[in-house]
Amino acid sequence: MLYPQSNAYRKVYNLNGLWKFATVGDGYDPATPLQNARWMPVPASYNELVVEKQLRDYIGKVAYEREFSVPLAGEKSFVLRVGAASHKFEVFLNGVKAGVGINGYYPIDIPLCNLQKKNRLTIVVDNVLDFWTFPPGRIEDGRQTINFDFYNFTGIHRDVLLYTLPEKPIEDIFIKTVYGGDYEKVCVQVKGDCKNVRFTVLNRDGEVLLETTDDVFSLKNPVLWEIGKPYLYTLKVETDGDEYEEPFGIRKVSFDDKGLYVNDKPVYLKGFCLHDDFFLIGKANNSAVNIRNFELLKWSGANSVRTSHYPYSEEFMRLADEYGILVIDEVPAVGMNAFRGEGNFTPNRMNEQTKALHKELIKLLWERDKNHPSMVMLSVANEPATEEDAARPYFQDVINYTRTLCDLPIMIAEVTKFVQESKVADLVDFTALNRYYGWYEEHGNLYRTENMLKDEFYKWHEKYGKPIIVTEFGADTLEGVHSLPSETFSEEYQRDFYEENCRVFDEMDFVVGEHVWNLADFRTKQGVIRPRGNRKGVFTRDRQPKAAAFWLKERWKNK
Ligand code: GCB
Repeated sequence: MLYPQSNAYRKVYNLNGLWKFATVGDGYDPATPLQNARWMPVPASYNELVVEKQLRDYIGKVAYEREFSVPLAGEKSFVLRVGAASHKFEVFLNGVKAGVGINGYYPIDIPLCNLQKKNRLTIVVDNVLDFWTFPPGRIEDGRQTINFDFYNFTGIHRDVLLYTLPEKPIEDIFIKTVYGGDYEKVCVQVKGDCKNVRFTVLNRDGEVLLETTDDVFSLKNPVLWEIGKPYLYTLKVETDGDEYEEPFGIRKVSFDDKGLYVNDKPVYLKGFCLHDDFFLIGKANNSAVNIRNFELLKWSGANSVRTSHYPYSEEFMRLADEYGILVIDEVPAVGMNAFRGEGNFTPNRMNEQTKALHKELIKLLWERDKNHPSMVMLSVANEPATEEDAARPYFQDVINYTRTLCDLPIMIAEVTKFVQESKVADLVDFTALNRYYGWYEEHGNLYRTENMLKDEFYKWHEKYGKPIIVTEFGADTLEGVHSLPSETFSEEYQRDFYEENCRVFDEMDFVVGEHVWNLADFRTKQGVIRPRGNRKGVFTRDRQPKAAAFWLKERWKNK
């Protein structure tokens, strides 16, 4: 999937800004302009903007509407790109349905026919979650129940762009690089009814390195894309009647039972899980927040992130390429465990229909992110009930399918304990464990952490023989709260928690990564263990450091 781009053949119009907004019932007909509307920004969640509780917590459909005019003369076709709107949405042009979005974290392209001199665009967003959405949820007694630990933000969360395409457009470009010593083989697949396809490779300074019509070519002595030292080339594809420029990096990702390698060098993953979350804008993509996040990653010496628990924006992926940060890309399969004991993977709950959408979302993620050198691993779920027998055929199918798309390593972040027996652990390439010893278990007792970690981790490793990544560990911490000796919720306890956990990881050479939960505090639904959200951030929600941030920075400098 290509990101909209302006050039001699294509034009992009930005439709962000203030839109009309109203809650609407099922009987709403977009043929009539929105009544009783108020203004709402796009992109943004509306939940932290409004002052009415009812609207903040509203479950159902809302409509966004705006008018636009663009020059029509000579244009062949128009496409609407909705970057993301949570969770499902329908798009109407001048009251007529033009397309649907099936998930809240994915971009969609909708061809717009019959543009008029003046147009009314309506996007109806539905935030209801059920067993067949990702993430799953359920409606009980008329109320939405969610089984994930982040606020169910609603709105149009990423850019809305209108762009033009020429008559025979380049539909997609897949750049596969195969690094072998002092040369680089680049294979390019171009999708579309294209004639006379030409390729130009430019270096970072825009100098032409190579021009060819071959879709497989070599670059001599390439500069590799390395962690923290990223080098990006640009591939310009030209056809009779279209052109597109796509950045790419040259790097090799491999793995074995010892760990992950980038350009044949072993990598210890050090970094964070994140959330799309910030004051007022909720889950909206925001360039300022993105830059601050990447500056903090760089400052702390992190080399990697997991996009917990859903794909982040295209801009985020682009920045990961630019900063040289590795990404474990995760699909929004979070919360598939609400019925532990009763069964989650059952015909009336997460079933064949769920699985088909799960596979589709993996495919769409790969199609979107395949050219990003930063993408090094796929996480196909977070904490599903893998102890259920029925989880095995479900994930066997999901993982087999994923392997037909790409050769990157695959993981599932497991909350299932060793003794509960994951039924999928042998199917994945890394054992990925979310563990909170010293927090949810043995709260405040860090002297038990070593035993609990070692007892479990050795067993996983002995049985499955896969390298272990600790994909989550953390402790809620209120900034400014201090205690000596350390006590939970204080900045000192968070630092001690990381010190003790990391000390134990260092004693197990099969532990090949640690991802802190979480980069920053984030909003959740209200709850007795959530004082204004999840406070496990090493940074506050406004991205200022707690004491543990300085400790991690020191550790990662030498790791
Ligand atoms: C987890 C979840 C994450 C939560 C975290 C916590 O295991 O994967 O979504 O936010 O624990 O803080 O409880």
